[in-house]
Amino acid sequence: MNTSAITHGSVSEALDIEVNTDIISGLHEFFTVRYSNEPAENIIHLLTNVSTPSLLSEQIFESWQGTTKITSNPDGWQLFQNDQYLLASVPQTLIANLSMDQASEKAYSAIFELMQAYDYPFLIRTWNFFSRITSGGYAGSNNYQLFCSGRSRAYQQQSLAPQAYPAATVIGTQQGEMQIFFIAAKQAGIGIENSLQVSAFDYPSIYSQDPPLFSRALLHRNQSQEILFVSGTASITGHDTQYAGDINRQTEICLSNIEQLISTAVHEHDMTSINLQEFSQFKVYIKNPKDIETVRTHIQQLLGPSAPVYYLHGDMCRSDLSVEIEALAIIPVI
Ligand code: 3EB
Repeated sequence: MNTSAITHGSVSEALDIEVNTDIISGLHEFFTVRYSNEPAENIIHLLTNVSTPSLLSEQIFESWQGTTKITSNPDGWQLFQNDQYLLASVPQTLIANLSMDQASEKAYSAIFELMQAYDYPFLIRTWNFFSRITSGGYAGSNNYQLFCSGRSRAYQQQSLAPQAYPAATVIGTQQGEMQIFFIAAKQAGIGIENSLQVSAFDYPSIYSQDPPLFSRALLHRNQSQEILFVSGTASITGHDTQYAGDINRQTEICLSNIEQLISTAVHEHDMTSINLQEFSQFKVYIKNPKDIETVRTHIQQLLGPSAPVYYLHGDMCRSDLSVEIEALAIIPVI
């Protein structure tokens, strides 16, 4: 059995049964990310619970599967490893009671230390959630801008080999503590930028004092898969927000930005040709719950009615953005 692949799926409450079955047969281990504001009780292998609840009646669980066990280490990390990937969530205790920039600096420094200790030197995907994203803060910076400063300081201090920045999602929640989880890898990925957008790490300082350190997408290959992690993608061209207040036009720009990333990955980095319809998952974060039906109708027209799209309530890092879309493609390679 190939032990470097990961599979990813969205599962229902039936997860418990599936997990048990697979553990008994010894084939797979899971970790689960749950998207909900409800208390998380009796959920097996819950890596983390994120306070960006579903905007539809369905519950959203995301499961990552591999062939090795989930372990916990003395510092309180829940770890999921296989021959290629390390998935983990930053322990809450590590960052409790810190200011936003200190919390993100501490979280990212701890991530880099963990990656070194376990020998997965390449950070390829991060998810970051915290409340009051465009407010809070101090010294003229909001929480998102402070988050960027802390992340940037952690990068300046780390000693891992130079690498592409990870694909990333940063989304605001209505409640709850900061949540950061990530995937690191044994082998480097390829950072993909969007020629229609200024790279975030080159943004002018009007958006944040220290730049947002992420790649627009990251292409990662293992023995049996090509994986394209598409970062949270917004209605931005150049570095300017487009169509403030127009949710349909914003949704279109998000998807055309994602198409541009696919095109770059295929034409410049030799990725297997793929279209949006073949993606494994989209997560659509919507700032205002009243926009759900408008966005859903529009996305269904653009991607088809059966596309694996999940609609979540989440806030964006600029107050003129109303929607943001992240995406994941996992392509088996023969
Ligand atoms: C943007 O394009 C929208 O700071 O890591 C999207 C994804 C955004 C990740 C980050 C920010 C980040 O600038 C915001």
